[in-house]
Amino acid sequence: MDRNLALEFVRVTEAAAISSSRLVGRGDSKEADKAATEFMRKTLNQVNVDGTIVIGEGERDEAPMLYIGEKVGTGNGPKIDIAVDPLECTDATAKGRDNALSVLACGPSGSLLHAPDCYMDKLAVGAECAGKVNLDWSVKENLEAISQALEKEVDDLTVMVMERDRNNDLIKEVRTAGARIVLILDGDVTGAIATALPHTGIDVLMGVGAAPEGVLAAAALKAFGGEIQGRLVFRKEEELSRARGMGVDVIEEKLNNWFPAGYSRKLETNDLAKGDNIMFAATGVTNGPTLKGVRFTSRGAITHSLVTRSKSGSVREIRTDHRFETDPIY
Ligand code: VTB
Repeated sequence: MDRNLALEFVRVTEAAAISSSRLVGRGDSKEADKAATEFMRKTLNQVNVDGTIVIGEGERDEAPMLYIGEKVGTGNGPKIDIAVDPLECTDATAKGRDNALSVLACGPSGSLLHAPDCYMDKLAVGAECAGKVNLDWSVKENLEAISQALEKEVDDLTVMVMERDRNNDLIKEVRTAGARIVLILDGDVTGAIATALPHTGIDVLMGVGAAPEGVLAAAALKAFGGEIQGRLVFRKEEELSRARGMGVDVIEEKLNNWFPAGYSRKLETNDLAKGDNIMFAATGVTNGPTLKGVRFTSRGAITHSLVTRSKSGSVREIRTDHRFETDPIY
């Protein structure tokens, strides 16, 4: 894959972010998602790749655009798999809350886990803690390992967790261990990336969020040298058999009351995003710990994006001043 593709993809997430950010705070998450999806598809189809959507807006019959299996790009170029979330955090956008992003990850065919639409228990850390944590350990053990790696007390660690009842036991365990917690209403892709950026103050992301977002986070963390471990967790038998159909090893055994149907074996970063040729692009829609949201100006808009390539380990932060008058896309 040509390294310039990464910069092509940031144009795609910028366009999706700008179009959906016009709907920030308007109370309509569906419209915001639709705007992002339309613009993402339009710009993606101008890129010289032979792309297939492997994580997208849903199955063909439930999503008119960017559905799983949809072919995107001009068709002239490398054969790649693409995972997208045109608007990660639709509700946050509708309510003008933090953490909304437009996101895209890609890699050679077969490199991205075709994660089913179910939940995933996640543990994400930055480079200093990579290889030193384990989802199979207790919360306390992981926090102690992180404390050692970062050379600071457990009490001084900050854990990001999604505020959901299903994460209540985890929250209790973190509190018992003594670490600090930042609860977020949405957006654990942003949360996972934040662990790799020391200025965010987030040391680790823990807890159950959506599975497709776990793959997107893995694609981003690769370039940083960070790590995410995840376990698919199933509410219904149907979710479990879907994962099994995708080649994931599953255990048909009740995990807890939230996930009575079972869980998968532990998945490592490389199971989620395989190999060393993964690219990731994200543009902020609303503000977050890693990226600023879109700001409109008298002549257009300013966006803030992140572009990474795992091959070189490059991480670019791109601030773009868009001028609508002269940019054909807008
Ligand atoms: C999770 C999380 C996402 O939505 O998918 C969440 O990973 C949905 O969880 O970052 P619930 O079903 O509990 O609402 C996000 O927060 C935004 O898409």
